[in-house]
This record gives sequence, structure tokens and C-alpha cells, in this order.
Amino acid sequence: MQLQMLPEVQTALEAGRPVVALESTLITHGLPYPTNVETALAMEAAVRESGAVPATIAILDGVIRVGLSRDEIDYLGQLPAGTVRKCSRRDFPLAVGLKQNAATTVAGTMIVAQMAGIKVFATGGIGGVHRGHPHDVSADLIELGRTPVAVVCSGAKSILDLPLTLEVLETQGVPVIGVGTDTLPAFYTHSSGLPLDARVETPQEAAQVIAAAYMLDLKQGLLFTVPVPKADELPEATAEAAIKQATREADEQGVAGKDVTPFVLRRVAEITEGQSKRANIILLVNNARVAGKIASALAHLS
Ligand code: PSU
Ligand code: MN
Repeated sequence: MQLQMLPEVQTALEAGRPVVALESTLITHGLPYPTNVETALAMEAAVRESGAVPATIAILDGVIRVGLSRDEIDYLGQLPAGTVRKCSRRDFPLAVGLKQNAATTVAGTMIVAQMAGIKVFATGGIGGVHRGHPHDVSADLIELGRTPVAVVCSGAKSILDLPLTLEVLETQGVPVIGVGTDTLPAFYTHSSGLPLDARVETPQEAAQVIAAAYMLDLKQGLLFTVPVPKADELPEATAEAAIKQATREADEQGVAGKDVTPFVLRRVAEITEGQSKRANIILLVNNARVAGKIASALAHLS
């Protein structure tokens, strides 16, 4: 069997009830233990409060899992760094074929969500084009161009080159839609100031866009962006200074490829002494709640 689903997720999908996919790289490579596990569980709870069923996605011993139990999330969250493969599109044959543990990125989670028939996925931030390295383009952007899943996020961290990231999304044919905002959120901060393609106000409107994309069978992803609540955002200067320092250190230490994002995330958290962590958790849980509402609205439409 290709996918192993939690019974609750399978039942919900078969009955046409709303399901929201959640990624696992933020558990293994994005946040430290025990914050990672607490946040993953809080995201699941927020999805449930919005009337949908959460499905955290990962690969355990080479088996693609759709929905993890509490104990499995805790297990994954405690695995030593370096023993879990960060899984984007290129990593699936390796993780499955070699029976490894792997955590799915945005790209990896989209692939599994589509296999499982899950249309809505919530995360914190997507990967993008790295500052100063315009050829380090996250596989997330390419996946958004080819896999029909709606991703709900807070934009991308300004560790990335946000204008170039929007350009690549445009080339890939991905609409970027603000939920209650006209500008691209910059993860820790409410707005990057960059204008978006469209704005929706309600989960119903978001659901209409998703339904239209499926009806037209365009086969690309949709990106819905939800700003971190204003009261909880990081001062822009604090975020920017930490990001600049972390990116410079990554360059100086020769960090490359898939290690760049986890390195910079960890250093930003250290430099801001937990300030960034708080904003990160709040936006993750908020995005899970919004995604749950969008999935619920979509289930009512279809
Ligand atoms: N951005 C965050 N937190 C994260 C990630 C991105 O703020 O945990 C993770 C996501 O799983 C995303 C991946 O898909 O990093 C992007 O990595 P890369 O730049 O190597 O494509
Ligand atoms: Mn990258």
C-alpha cells in the first residue's frame, strides 16, 4: 500500500468531510523540542476547532503516513537532529526505498496531500528564493506550480528574497491571495509591503477560488497568505537584524542546499531569544485555524 492513513482521516475523506494537511519539517527542522511537539498538537487542535480533521504528514520507516497519533508526533519531535530526512519531491524514492524516517516540507506535504485527496494544507512559511543566491529556489515554488493543493501560510520569511519569490510564483502560474490583506505577509511581520494578486475576506470566498481551480482542472497550487496577528508581530527592525546576521553566518560557514533554511531558522530564534519563537507559534496556530475554516467552507460548497 502506498499511503497509510489514520482511520479518522480516511473516514472523513470518504464522507467528504473537511480535512487539513499539516507538514512535519517544522517539527523536525523548524522548532526545538518540546516547542515543536506542543505547536504541532496546538495546530491540530485549531484545525479541529474550525470543524475539520487534521492530518499531519510524515514518512516513518519508509511508510508515507497521512495523519499521526499524538505519540507519533511526540516520537518524531524527539528524534535526534540529522536522523530524519528533510523530504521534498526528490527525496521520496530515497526515504521510501531505503525505509527511512522523513519529515515532509511544504513541497513534500503537497505531494502527499494530493495523493490522499486533501485539498487544503496549513503551514507557517513557504520556502522561496534565497537572498544573494538567486539559483537557490525552494522546491516549494515549483511544487506550487504543478500540484493542485491550497496552501495557507504567512508568506515567507524575509530570510528570502521576497520580490524574486513572487516573480517565480508568477512564472509558475500560482495566484497569491491575501486573506484580509492586500500585501504579502513577511512571516514574523504583518506585511512586506509587496502587493498581491488578489484579496479575499472570508473562508467562503477562499473556498470559491479553490472550487474554481478544481473545476477548471488547472493542476497548479494556490497560495493563501494570512498575516501574523498585528499584536503579536515582531518589530521589523528586530526581525531584519536577526535575519541579516543569520544569513551572513550561513554564508561564512559555507552552509548550502537543504541545510540553509533550518540553519537560518535556528539562528534567528537564538538571536531574538525566543521573541521570534512566540510569533512563529502564534501564526502557525492561527493559520491552522483559518485553513480549517476554509476546508469547512469548501466541504459545504461541494
Ligand atoms: N519556513 C519556515 N519554517 C519552516 C520552513 C520554512 O518559516 O519550517 C520549512 C518548510 O518545511 C519549507 C522548507 O517547505 O523549510 C523549505 O526549505 P528549502 O528552503 O530548503 O526548500
Ligand atoms: Mn532553500
